[in-house]
Amino acid sequence: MEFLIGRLLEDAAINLGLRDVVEEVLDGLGLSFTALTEDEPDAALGNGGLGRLATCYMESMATLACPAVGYGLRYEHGLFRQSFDHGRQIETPEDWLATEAPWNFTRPESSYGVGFGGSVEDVEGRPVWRPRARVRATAHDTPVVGYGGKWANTLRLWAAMPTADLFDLERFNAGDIVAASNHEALARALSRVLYPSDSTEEGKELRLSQEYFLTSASVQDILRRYLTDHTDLTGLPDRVAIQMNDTHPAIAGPELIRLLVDDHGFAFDTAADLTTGVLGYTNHTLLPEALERWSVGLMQKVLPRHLQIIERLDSREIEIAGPRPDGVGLIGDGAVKMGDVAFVTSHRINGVSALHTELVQRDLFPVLDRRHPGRILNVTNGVTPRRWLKLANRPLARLVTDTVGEGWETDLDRLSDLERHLDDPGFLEAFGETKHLAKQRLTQWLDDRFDISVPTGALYDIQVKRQHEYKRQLMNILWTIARWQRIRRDPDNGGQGWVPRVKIFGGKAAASYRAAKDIIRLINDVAEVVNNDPVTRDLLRVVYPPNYDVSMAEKLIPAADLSEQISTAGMEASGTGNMKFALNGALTVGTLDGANVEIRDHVGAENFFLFGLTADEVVERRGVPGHARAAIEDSQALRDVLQAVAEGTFSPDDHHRYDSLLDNMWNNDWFLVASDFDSYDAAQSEVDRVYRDPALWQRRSVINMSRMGYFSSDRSIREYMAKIWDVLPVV
Ligand code: 26W
Repeated sequence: MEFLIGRLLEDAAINLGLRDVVEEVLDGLGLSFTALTEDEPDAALGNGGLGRLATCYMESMATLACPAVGYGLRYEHGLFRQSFDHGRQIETPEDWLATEAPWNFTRPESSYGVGFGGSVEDVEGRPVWRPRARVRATAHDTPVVGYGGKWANTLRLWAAMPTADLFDLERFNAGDIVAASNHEALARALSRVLYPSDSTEEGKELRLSQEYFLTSASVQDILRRYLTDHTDLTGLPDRVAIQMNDTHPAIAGPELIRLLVDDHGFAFDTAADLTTGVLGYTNHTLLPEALERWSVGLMQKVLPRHLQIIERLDSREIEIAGPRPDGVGLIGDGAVKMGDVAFVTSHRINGVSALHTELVQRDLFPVLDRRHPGRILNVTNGVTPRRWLKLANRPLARLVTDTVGEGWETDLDRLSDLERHLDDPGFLEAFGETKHLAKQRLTQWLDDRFDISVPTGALYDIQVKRQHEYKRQLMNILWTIARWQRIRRDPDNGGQGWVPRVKIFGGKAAASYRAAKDIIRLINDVAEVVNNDPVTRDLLRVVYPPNYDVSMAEKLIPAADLSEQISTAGMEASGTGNMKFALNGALTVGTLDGANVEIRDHVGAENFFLFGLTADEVVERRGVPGHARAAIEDSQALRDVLQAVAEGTFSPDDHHRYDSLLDNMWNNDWFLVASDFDSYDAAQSEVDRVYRDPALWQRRSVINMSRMGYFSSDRSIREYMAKIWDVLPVV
């Protein structure tokens, strides 16, 4: 359902090996390549990590010549545009289609009818679905160029169209105008807006309809393509793999079974076996509110035939794996559990980091894991070094090529050769210069775009990600207040001076997510006070550029000294920003969560600022009554911070602005901000200590970067190809 594709001009030019040529030619024409690249819309067709990962994977599959089609929706409006009004997040419609999308190729020959609602009739003992409304899916293709340009794949985004051939003239004439024209309204809604909430669902019927629209059009397209080269569908699993990006397309199992049974006359069990051979399911979250469930009533209304198939799948699972404990099944508490549906219709289920996969096995699917041993495996996420190093950080990319030679772009393990230059002053000098250049580029851009001015001679401490309480942006801003208070109390820090820091935040909060929006406002309120404080302004700056997107990430990440990966352990499935920052030489302050665990293993514990409770300790701590109050009372620093917030220091015009946030801190604190605060504070002191020794900091920075080879999305895709899809490259 989501592809955060970012801008494509420079990415395609780099992958074709033409970027510098293009820039040269444009120079000759008096045009600026950079200005041109900034002209392309950065389509926000995703909420965050899941959609960006899908795009990195598309580029890696093209680079590895793994033939693939990425299927998504061509939303008229992607994730809203974020702006700030007195520090508060304002959402306005995203309008990437305001200008003609240059990379969009319509494919009118690839279009399919998709039905909704209605009922299932029994015709001579066979179930026949009579949809109430039908819309047409039309294909819009975008090329995804592999590095080296030997292969390109297709991103196929579906748009919904009401078309005359689906117009129910008979009904219209019968006066049932609404029924006859409701497919117009339905079509308009289906590909109109991306769901903004990356944890809970609003408008369930539309969301389910969008998911079915995407899935049905895609599965029909896959079958059509298969049947142009084959006649026998029993070979489908040998030729086709469908990877479901979380449960959003999880209706694919029932849909493929429906097509095989209802349209191609297969027996149910054969259809189910073929489907399982084709499908794989990637889980990206354990957040209960993000685990999709659709009420039986809603399923009955929108997809009556699929509900029948799901019920049949449920009883088949018992036939296959034997009796099972009560309360475990595809339908529970009057709702269809899409994770379970995805599980039983897939031959492989994977988590996205080693820790996450353990938790998927232990907490999400304990029963199904026992009943189908060996079906769950891990494929740790990765990021493409083309966009996230070669494109985003050209000076550093050039230094890498000068130092380890060509080829690292498609063999990222070659970064490890950098370690041989750890004692080479020339290399270290050049390495430090690339960081300085990245900071200069960022500060120039912040000044040009947002009229924000920040000093370059400071530690750039960056946390950019979707706003969510489990990511603990709150802990970060509370610590920032503590730092501000300490500087005011002791401006030269007992004679040793303070390490100057620029704290940069970025990320959107779902419009309905009040607690996250309060935190955004607190960050901006603190920035207002801190940045204007003559005592501290040269030692501490807080910056929150609005509307974080792929293009902004490409400018922030190379400039970072410190990467904030501070989620409550057990809650971040993987993270991918953590990999992009380390790949660009930032050091990480983080918890043992998601891929942080594996990054720390690769870069070495001594090169990682670890703090906080582990996933198991988090579960235990939550069981301690009054844990939040106890932790606050134990921490003088945190008490002083919360006191300042409560007194309206950052909201002089409204002392009660943060009452709800404070109440939650003292009496709930589900995400254990208070319990981890002192440990985070100690880690931040260690950060200062190391930063005071530039040679030591730089050594760790080079080591972090040189050991990130494993986290290339090429490695992830090679694992999907070998362990799930059984696919070989075509060249
Ligand atoms: C709108 C409904 C919805 C619900 C959940 C949209 C998107 C989701 C995703 C599951 C949330 C998400 O983006 N998960 C992130 O996936 C990344 C890629 O695997 C991981 O690196 C992040 O840890 C995970 O939070």
